[in-house]
Order: sequence, then structure tokens, then C-alpha cells
Amino acid sequence: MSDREDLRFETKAIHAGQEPEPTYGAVSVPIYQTSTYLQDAVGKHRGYEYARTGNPTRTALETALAALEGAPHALCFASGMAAEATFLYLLRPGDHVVLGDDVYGGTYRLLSKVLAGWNVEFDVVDLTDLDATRKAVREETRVVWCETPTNPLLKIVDIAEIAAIAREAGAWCVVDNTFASPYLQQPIALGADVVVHSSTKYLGGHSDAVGGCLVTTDPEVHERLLFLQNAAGAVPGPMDCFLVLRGLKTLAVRMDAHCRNAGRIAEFLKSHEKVRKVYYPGLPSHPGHETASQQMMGFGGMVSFETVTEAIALDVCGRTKLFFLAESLGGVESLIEHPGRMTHMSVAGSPLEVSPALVRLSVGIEHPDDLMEDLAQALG
Ligand code: P1T
Repeated sequence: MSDREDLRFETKAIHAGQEPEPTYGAVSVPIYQTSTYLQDAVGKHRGYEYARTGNPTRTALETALAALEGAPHALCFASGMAAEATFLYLLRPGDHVVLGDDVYGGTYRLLSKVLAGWNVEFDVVDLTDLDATRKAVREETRVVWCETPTNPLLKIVDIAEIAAIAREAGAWCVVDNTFASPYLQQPIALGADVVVHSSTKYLGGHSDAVGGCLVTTDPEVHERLLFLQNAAGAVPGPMDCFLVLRGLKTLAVRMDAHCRNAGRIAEFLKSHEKVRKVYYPGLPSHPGHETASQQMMGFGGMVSFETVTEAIALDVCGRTKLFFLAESLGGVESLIEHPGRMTHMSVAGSPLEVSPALVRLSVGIEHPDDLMEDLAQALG
């Protein structure tokens, strides 16, 4: 039943890979807290040998994630960065990456500080500019790496267009789907080859687990990543897999609430005198609004805004009470942060540097009136 492809998203989120456990009938997938498995004879095991190589809780999560992204394969990792790093192990010296110009600071750091040492080159490009993207792709390009909506400026990249450019160049189109989640956006159906997630965020949804995943369509790429998952070993523990799996069950209802609340807050901020600019793809004035309306089922729970001065931005971050001042996003509780000094500090001085007056909100699922009152008092 769990692998039925005709089931709708909400049903798959609860059933895909999540059969009742056969011994006692537990309806919740158990946390297989073990590092190794009994073998009945040398080389004769019951499906699992060693927990870096495989764990049934992890298998359940991988099956569920593949089903939700509409792909045949998914592999889980210890964090979003572990997933990204494992994917990038596929590259060789001399290979080239086209990287979106507004991505998570850690992704930029991985390419600029780690991969650069392996002689993997990259160019930072505004992927909303398709001509610029076509020009940036060259013979050695193996990957076009795109985030959409982007972190932290919520730019919208047209996945189908970027996937077509990558395909023509013989490169993989990788989409970081962390901000949208598979409920709002299905990159594989739009032509992406690989989807990456920080499952620390909306997939887990409760700010209590760290994880990442890679979703793929090509069986050969999957085989190579499966080998690397074990060989490099950046695997998640069973408890974190359980927590993300539990989070998936409510992803649809949570995302609906995140979208609703974020839309209200974006409207509220738009008319505030201390706010110079609001970044939210749900606003008709957002340059990516039309593309977002087509490729997303909702506009997501992230809102960024630029205040009139840096001092106001720092002040607001310190004055909210319901919005916790913290890095990360995608949990049920609202968070506020200052990208320039927090999540995107590692891009200072690079083409990805963000305005010091920028504030980023991860809008939770509290009552929207409480959230707006909190922001109103913090903005003063
Ligand atoms: O934190 P980790 O699980 O390793 O995921 C990295 C990552 C990858 N991709 C995107 C789009 C992300 O936003 C992140 C992590 N981001 C934050 C911690 C943040 O506050 O933006």
C-alpha cells in the first residue's frame, strides 16, 4: 500500500515507506537504535549489516521522501550540508559549477572554501537572468545549482528553464527545495535532475532535528550517491530520521498555515514606515510572482525585509518576543534573524553579500494576529 503512486500528497506523507511494523504492529515506524545487525551465518543477513550502510528508520524516511518529491530515489544525510557535500564528491578537478547568486551562505562556503581546493571552479550567476545563465555555462560545467525561493532574498528561479539550459549543456540541474518543500514545489516534475533539502527545516518542521537529503531520478547517479553515502559516511542517526518522518506527516497542513501567516505578515510589513522593501513572492509586486504562481502551490513561509537603517534591523531582531532570534527556519515557531551577521556572514565581501539592513523571518504557525502585534511592537 505504501508505494502506491496514485495516492495524493497528504496520504503519501503518512503512508509512503511507513507500513506497520511486522512483529508487534506498531503503526509508527520504530527508531532502530542499533549500530549493527545479527548475521545468521557469514554473509547471510536479514537486509541490514551495519548502520552506516543502512537502517530501517532511515529506509522508511528515504522511501517517503522519494514518494513526496515524485522521484524513484532518495538518500538521507546527517545535515543539509552533508547532503550537498556528498553530492559534490561526484565532481572532478577541472569541473565547473554555475551557482545561483543568492543561496544559503553555507553552500557558497562549501564551493568557495572546500571545493576550490580540489580545483572545482564555479561562477555566481543571477539565475533569474536566463541569458546570463546560458552564457555562464561552458564545456566543463557539470552542475547548475539553484535555490528557489532563494535564501535570504526569496528570488524565484524558473526551474523548467534552468533545467532545460542545464540539460542542453550536459550538466545536472540541482534544485535546493528547502524553502518550498515538496508540498509547494516539485522540481523533478519540472525537469530537475537532483533535489537537495535541509530536512532540518520544513520537512522536520519542529526545530528538533538536523538532516539532509538528495533526491534523484537517474539510477546511475543514485548508485554513485548510495556508494558515497556509505563510503563517506555522513549519515543521520535513527532518532533524527524518526523525527523528520514524523514531521512529514503534517507537512501539508503546516505549509498551508505557514503560507497563510507569511502572506498576512508580508502585507503588514509593506505598509510600515520603517520598512523600505519587503521580499515575499506572494506579493504581486515581487518580480518572480508570476513564475512562483505557476511553479509553486503557495508562496511559502519565509519573508525578508529591508529596514530604513541597519540600526533598525538590529533593533527589531533584538526586540521581538514571539519571533525567537535564532538561525534556521521552517519550524512551527517563528524565528527572526539578521542574515548579514548570522546565516550569511560567510558571504561577506562576496557577490552574495546581503544588505546590513536586511531582516529575515521564518513565519511560524502561531496565530497571525499575535505575530503581527509582536512585529509592530518591535518595529516601534
Ligand atoms: O543546516 P543544514 O541542515 O546543514 O542545511 C544547510 C542548508 C541548505 N540549504 C538551505 C536553503 C538552507 O537554508 C540551509 C541551512 N540554512 C540555515 C541554517 C539558515 O538559517 O538559513
